[in-house]
Amino acid sequence: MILYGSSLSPFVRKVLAYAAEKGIELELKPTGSAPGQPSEEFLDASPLRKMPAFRDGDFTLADSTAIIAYLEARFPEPPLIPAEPEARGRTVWFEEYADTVLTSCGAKMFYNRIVAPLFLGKAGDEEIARTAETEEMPLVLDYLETVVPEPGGFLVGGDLTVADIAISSPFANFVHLGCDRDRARHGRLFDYVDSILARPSFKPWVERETALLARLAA
Ligand SMILES: N[C@@H](CCC(=O)N[C@@H](CS)C(=O)NCC(=O)O)C(=O)O
Repeated sequence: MILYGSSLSPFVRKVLAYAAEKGIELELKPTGSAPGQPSEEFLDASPLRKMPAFRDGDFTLADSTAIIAYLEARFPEPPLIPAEPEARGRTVWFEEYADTVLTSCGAKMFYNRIVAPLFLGKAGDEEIARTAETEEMPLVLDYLETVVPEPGGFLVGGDLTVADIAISSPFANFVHLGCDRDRARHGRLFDYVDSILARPSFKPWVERETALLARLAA
């Protein structure tokens, strides 16, 4: 099975970490030969030209949430989307919070401070990034600070779920950005996220990304 994209995308990293937790083997393939030059096979799988896209033989799919839903149905064990109604609802809620609220705010920083200068060779808009970091992001994190578990715990029930993977993935981008951490305001959240990003399903991806960004910035 092929996953098209780069692990620098929080959506791609979410699927890669999910697959690693499940023991599912995915081949990660770039979306094309260079930014703005998508391959035919990627376009065939991604109608909106966004990453990640996915291929399993003749079957193609786009969108990280759709890809995970497919994989969860195809490989049910161990379950990472709970069956119990409240737990399932909460899991989808956290994935949605990550994919919309958290990621759209983070993208304003990541695009303008990393993607534009390092991948597209143009200056980002620092004002947009600064407003996202100092005015929008603290409020987005305030809610998460109220719901994260005790150290060693998980967001939904007693086991790891897609909720933990989805919420933690964008924080790897904040690590790359070197965002300040207000530990007085969000200390519990950062402890929780660090414990999830330290898992073997995330850690090697984040290390590879750090090395790539260091090479590009040199
Ligand atoms: N809802 C989609 C979002 C995918 C998405 O926005 N991917 C970004 C990268 S983080 C992308 O491909 N952007 C390129 C573009 O918008 O052209 C998912 O969950 O997969």
